Amino acid sequence: MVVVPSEYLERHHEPDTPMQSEASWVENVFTDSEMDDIVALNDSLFMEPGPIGSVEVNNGQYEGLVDPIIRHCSIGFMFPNDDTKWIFERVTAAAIHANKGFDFDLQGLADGIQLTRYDKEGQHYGWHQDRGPGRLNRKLSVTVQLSDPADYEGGELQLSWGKDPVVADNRRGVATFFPSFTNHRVTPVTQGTRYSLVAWFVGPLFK
Ligand SMILES: O=C(O)CCC(=O)C(=O)O
Repeated sequence: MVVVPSEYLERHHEPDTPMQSEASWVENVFTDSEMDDIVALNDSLFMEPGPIGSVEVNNGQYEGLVDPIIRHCSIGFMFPNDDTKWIFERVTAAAIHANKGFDFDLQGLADGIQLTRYDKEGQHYGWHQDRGPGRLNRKLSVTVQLSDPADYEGGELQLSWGKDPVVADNRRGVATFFPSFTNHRVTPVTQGTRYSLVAWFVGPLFK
Protein backbone atom coordinates (compact mmCIF):
# COMPACT_ATOMS: atom_id res chain seq x y z
CA MET A 1 0.00 0.00 0.00
CA VAL A 2 1.32 3.45 -0.90
CA VAL A 3 0.62 6.39 1.38
CA VAL A 4 0.31 9.64 -0.51
CA PRO A 5 2.13 12.43 1.38
CA SER A 6 -0.24 15.13 2.55
CA GLU A 7 1.87 17.83 0.81
CA TYR A 8 0.95 16.14 -2.44
CA LEU A 9 -2.73 16.27 -1.58
CA GLU A 10 -2.45 19.93 -0.58
CA ARG A 11 -0.79 20.86 -3.87
CA HIS A 12 -3.38 19.03 -5.87
CA HIS A 13 -6.64 19.85 -4.17
CA GLU A 14 -9.28 21.21 -6.45
CA PRO A 15 -9.88 24.92 -5.76
CA ASP A 16 -13.57 24.31 -5.09
CA THR A 17 -12.94 21.42 -2.69
CA PRO A 18 -13.81 22.73 0.78
CA MET A 19 -10.79 22.83 3.07
CA GLN A 20 -11.33 21.38 6.50
CA SER A 21 -11.67 23.77 9.43
CA GLU A 22 -9.48 23.53 12.49
CA ALA A 23 -12.27 24.76 14.75
CA SER A 24 -15.47 26.68 14.38
CA TRP A 25 -17.31 29.06 16.65
CA VAL A 26 -21.07 29.52 17.01
CA GLU A 27 -22.31 32.55 18.98
CA ASN A 28 -25.40 32.90 21.17
CA VAL A 29 -26.21 29.23 21.44
CA PHE A 30 -28.24 30.09 24.57
CA THR A 31 -29.64 33.28 26.06
CA ASP A 32 -28.26 34.59 29.36
CA SER A 33 -31.30 33.39 31.30
CA GLU A 34 -31.11 29.95 29.69
CA MET A 35 -27.46 29.75 30.72
CA ASP A 36 -28.43 30.78 34.26
CA ASP A 37 -30.84 27.81 34.25
CA ILE A 38 -28.13 25.45 32.97
CA VAL A 39 -25.62 26.64 35.58
CA ALA A 40 -28.30 26.14 38.28
CA LEU A 41 -28.26 22.43 37.36
CA ASN A 42 -25.02 22.41 39.35
CA ASP A 43 -27.29 22.07 42.42
CA SER A 44 -29.32 19.12 41.14
CA LEU A 45 -26.87 17.11 39.02
CA PHE A 46 -24.52 14.68 40.69
CA MET A 47 -21.26 16.66 40.45
CA GLU A 48 -18.07 14.70 41.02
CA PRO A 49 -14.34 15.08 40.32
CA GLY A 50 -13.67 14.81 36.57
CA PRO A 51 -11.74 11.60 35.79
CA ILE A 52 -8.92 11.24 33.25
CA GLY A 53 -10.02 7.74 32.24
CA SER A 54 -11.31 4.61 33.88
CA VAL A 55 -9.85 1.49 35.47
CA GLU A 56 -11.37 -1.96 35.79
CA VAL A 57 -12.02 -2.55 39.50
CA ASN A 58 -13.97 -5.75 39.21
CA ASN A 59 -14.84 -8.14 36.43
CA GLY A 60 -16.11 -5.76 33.77
CA GLN A 61 -16.79 -2.99 36.31
CA TYR A 62 -15.04 0.30 35.68
CA GLU A 63 -14.35 3.22 37.97
CA GLY A 64 -13.24 6.73 37.04
CA LEU A 65 -9.52 7.38 37.50
CA VAL A 66 -9.05 10.78 39.13
CA ASP A 67 -5.72 12.62 38.96
CA PRO A 68 -6.03 16.25 40.07
CA ILE A 69 -2.56 17.04 38.69
CA ILE A 70 -3.91 16.43 35.19
CA ARG A 71 -7.60 17.26 35.65
CA HIS A 72 -9.06 19.16 38.57
CA CYS A 73 -12.70 20.15 38.12
CA SER A 74 -16.21 18.94 38.90
CA ILE A 75 -18.45 17.38 36.30
CA GLY A 76 -22.06 16.20 36.14
CA PHE A 77 -23.99 14.67 33.26
CA MET A 78 -27.44 15.46 31.96
CA PHE A 79 -29.43 13.13 29.74
CA PRO A 80 -32.37 13.98 27.49
CA ASN A 81 -35.72 14.23 29.28
CA ASP A 82 -38.65 16.68 29.26
CA ASP A 83 -36.62 19.23 31.25
CA THR A 84 -33.35 18.99 29.34
CA LYS A 85 -34.51 18.21 25.78
CA TRP A 86 -34.16 21.86 24.74
CA ILE A 87 -30.46 21.87 25.71
CA PHE A 88 -29.79 18.82 23.52
CA GLU A 89 -31.74 20.32 20.63
CA ARG A 90 -29.87 23.62 20.79
CA VAL A 91 -26.40 22.04 21.02
CA THR A 92 -27.27 19.67 18.16
CA ALA A 93 -28.56 22.51 15.95
CA ALA A 94 -25.30 24.41 16.54
CA ALA A 95 -23.32 21.23 15.74
CA ILE A 96 -25.12 20.75 12.43
CA HIS A 97 -24.15 24.31 11.52
CA ALA A 98 -20.54 23.95 12.74
CA ASN A 99 -20.11 20.57 11.05
CA LYS A 100 -20.30 22.27 7.66
CA GLY A 101 -16.59 23.03 8.11
CA PHE A 102 -15.76 19.41 8.94
CA ASP A 103 -18.37 17.34 7.12
CA PHE A 104 -17.98 14.52 9.63
CA ASP A 105 -20.43 11.66 9.43
CA LEU A 106 -22.16 12.13 12.81
CA GLN A 107 -24.78 9.93 14.43
CA GLY A 108 -25.46 11.57 17.76
CA LEU A 109 -24.19 12.56 21.16
CA ALA A 110 -22.17 10.25 23.37
CA ASP A 111 -22.49 10.08 27.14
CA GLY A 112 -25.08 12.83 27.63
CA ILE A 113 -23.94 16.44 28.03
CA GLN A 114 -21.39 17.43 30.65
CA LEU A 115 -21.71 20.43 32.95
CA THR A 116 -18.21 21.38 34.09
CA ARG A 117 -17.29 23.59 37.03
CA TYR A 118 -13.82 25.00 37.65
CA ASP A 119 -13.50 26.76 40.97
CA LYS A 120 -10.78 29.18 41.89
CA GLU A 121 -7.43 27.97 43.21
CA GLY A 122 -6.19 26.45 40.06
CA GLN A 123 -8.85 24.06 38.86
CA HIS A 124 -7.95 23.13 35.31
CA TYR A 125 -7.68 20.38 32.71
CA GLY A 126 -4.25 19.74 31.14
CA TRP A 127 -3.52 18.98 27.49
CA HIS A 128 -5.59 16.09 26.22
CA GLN A 129 -7.68 14.79 23.34
CA ASP A 130 -11.23 13.54 23.68
CA ARG A 131 -10.65 10.33 21.77
CA GLY A 132 -9.24 7.13 23.18
CA PRO A 133 -9.52 3.37 23.21
CA GLY A 134 -12.62 1.80 24.71
CA ARG A 135 -14.82 4.78 23.99
CA LEU A 136 -17.56 5.52 21.52
CA ASN A 137 -16.01 7.09 18.44
CA ARG A 138 -15.96 10.77 19.34
CA LYS A 139 -15.49 12.94 16.27
CA LEU A 140 -16.67 16.46 17.05
CA SER A 141 -16.22 18.04 20.49
CA VAL A 142 -17.89 21.20 21.72
CA THR A 143 -17.48 23.55 24.67
CA VAL A 144 -20.11 26.20 25.34
CA GLN A 145 -18.85 29.02 27.57
CA LEU A 146 -21.52 29.38 30.27
CA SER A 147 -19.79 32.00 32.43
CA ASP A 148 -19.30 35.70 31.89
CA PRO A 149 -15.53 36.25 31.47
CA ALA A 150 -15.82 38.97 34.16
CA ASP A 151 -16.77 36.27 36.70
CA TYR A 152 -13.43 34.45 36.65
CA GLU A 153 -9.74 34.75 35.83
CA GLY A 154 -7.66 32.18 34.00
CA GLY A 155 -9.69 29.25 32.73
CA GLU A 156 -8.79 29.73 29.07
CA LEU A 157 -9.81 26.97 26.70
CA GLN A 158 -6.76 26.58 24.48
CA LEU A 159 -6.53 24.49 21.32
CA SER A 160 -3.30 23.35 19.69
CA TRP A 161 -2.51 22.04 16.25
CA GLY A 162 1.20 21.92 16.92
CA LYS A 163 1.75 25.67 16.71
CA ASP A 164 1.15 28.31 19.37
CA PRO A 165 -2.10 27.46 21.17
CA VAL A 166 -5.21 29.28 20.04
CA VAL A 167 -7.38 30.71 22.82
CA ALA A 168 -11.07 29.98 22.33
CA ASP A 169 -13.53 32.86 22.34
CA ASN A 170 -14.66 33.00 25.97
CA ARG A 171 -17.72 35.20 25.57
CA ARG A 172 -20.75 33.78 27.30
CA GLY A 173 -22.87 31.65 24.94
CA VAL A 174 -20.11 31.01 22.39
CA ALA A 175 -19.67 27.37 21.40
CA THR A 176 -16.29 26.19 20.15
CA PHE A 177 -16.45 23.08 17.98
CA PHE A 178 -13.29 21.14 17.15
CA PRO A 179 -12.34 17.64 15.98
CA SER A 180 -12.09 15.35 19.01
CA PHE A 181 -8.48 14.50 18.08
CA THR A 182 -7.45 18.14 18.73
CA ASN A 183 -5.10 18.77 21.66
CA HIS A 184 -6.79 21.15 24.08
CA ARG A 185 -6.62 22.26 27.68
CA VAL A 186 -8.22 24.59 30.23
CA THR A 187 -5.69 26.74 32.07
CA PRO A 188 -6.02 27.12 35.87
CA VAL A 189 -8.85 29.29 37.16
CA THR A 190 -7.28 31.70 39.64
CA GLN A 191 -10.34 33.77 40.62
CA GLY A 192 -14.07 33.06 40.58
CA THR A 193 -15.80 30.11 38.95
CA ARG A 194 -16.00 29.06 35.32
CA TYR A 195 -18.78 26.81 33.98
CA SER A 196 -18.78 25.08 30.62
CA LEU A 197 -21.09 22.74 28.78
CA VAL A 198 -19.18 19.99 27.00
CA ALA A 199 -20.43 17.39 24.53
CA TRP A 200 -19.06 14.91 22.02
CA PHE A 201 -20.69 13.92 18.76
CA VAL A 202 -19.94 10.39 17.63
CA GLY A 203 -20.09 8.53 14.35
CA PRO A 204 -18.53 5.71 12.33
CA LEU A 205 -14.75 5.34 12.38
CA PHE A 206 -12.87 7.71 10.07
CA LYS A 207 -11.94 6.20 6.70
O1 LIG B 1 -14.24 23.18 30.05
C1 LIG B 1 -13.91 23.20 28.88
O2 LIG B 1 -14.02 24.20 28.16
C2 LIG B 1 -13.33 21.98 28.20
C3 LIG B 1 -13.32 20.74 29.07
C4 LIG B 1 -12.77 19.55 28.38
O3 LIG B 1 -11.89 19.64 27.58
C5 LIG B 1 -13.32 18.23 28.69
O4 LIG B 1 -14.08 18.08 29.65
O5 LIG B 1 -12.98 17.27 27.94
